[in-house]
Amino acid sequence: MFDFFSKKNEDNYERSRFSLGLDKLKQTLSQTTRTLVENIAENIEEESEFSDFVLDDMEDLLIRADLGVNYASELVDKLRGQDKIKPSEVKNYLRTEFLKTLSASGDTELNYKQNELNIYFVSGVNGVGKTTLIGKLAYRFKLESKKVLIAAGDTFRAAAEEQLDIWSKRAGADIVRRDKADPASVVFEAIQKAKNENYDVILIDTAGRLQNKYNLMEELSKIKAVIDKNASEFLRECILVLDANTGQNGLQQAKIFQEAINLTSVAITKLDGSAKGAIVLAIAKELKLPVKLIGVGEKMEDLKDFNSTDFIEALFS
Ligand SMILES: Nc1nc2c(ncn2[C@@H]2O[C@H](COP(=O)(O)OP(=O)(O)O)[C@@H](O)[C@H]2O)c(=O)[nH]1
Ligand SMILES: [Mg+2]
Repeated sequence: MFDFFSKKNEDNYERSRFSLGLDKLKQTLSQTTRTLVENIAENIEEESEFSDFVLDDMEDLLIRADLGVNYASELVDKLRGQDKIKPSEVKNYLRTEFLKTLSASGDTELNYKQNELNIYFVSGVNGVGKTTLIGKLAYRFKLESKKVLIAAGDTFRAAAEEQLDIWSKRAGADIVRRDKADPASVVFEAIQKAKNENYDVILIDTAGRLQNKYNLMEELSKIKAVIDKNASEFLRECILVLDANTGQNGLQQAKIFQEAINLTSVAITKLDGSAKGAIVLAIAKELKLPVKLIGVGEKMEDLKDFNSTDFIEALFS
């Protein structure tokens, strides 16, 4: 009778604590649903067969929905010269294919090991929402009573450190910052402090200026080397932050970062109000990297766990 208080439900609560909920996710993705699903269904469903003409049309619509040229043509090619799947079933076909792609990209749960130090290295170009993501993550971990240290690795802009300071205070996390210092040395100091003082989490913020791509990648590789050398026994998650609105451009960025620092996951920010949520699928397909977090607003609590089944359900229901 008092099932509500059972252990099982407590576990479910823990798991769903940072999920957006299906209705809100639907609302967040509504513009993406419009371009990626409804628009295609409206144009294709009434056709009697997948003729070359219809398939060209479909490919064009998928590309315009920001799915990427390769992925779009692969989806269309599977329909060529077959008569099992009818145009009236196009929505179902896309649903199945999209879910397959997301499932193949790996586990979408953010890695975390209890009673150990967990290191989250956050990268991405300027303005995508790295510092905000760090603030939101700090807040989440603090809600779970974790001891959180932020390393201000964007020492290039003083304003970036100020912003991080504000976020850390808001979240109740500690911070290591050294104006104009070498970012790798800030990270080194943070790792030593975290080990000595038994922190659960380090969140590493980094610079993102792309004016000099080579320098930025050198700087990130150096930070990565410091982490790998000084904290190889701990969990290290390497997160790339992408702004949903950059669409296919985001995919190009991801390839550059992947080469330099071997990413383990992606966070897609500013999904709220974006029509380009197909980037989630393009990233999963092209880079085989799981999207683990989504940013759905500017507030502290607007960082949610990504869940493949919910994402597909929200797009297609
Ligand atoms: N709407 C919305 N805005 C966001 C989100 N994440 C970050 N922002 C905004 O994006 C801007 C740049 O964020 P910032 O964290 O400074 O980016 P950084 O340069 O990568 O560190 C700020 O105005 C944030 O409030 C999000 O998920 N949704
Ligand atoms: Mg920043």
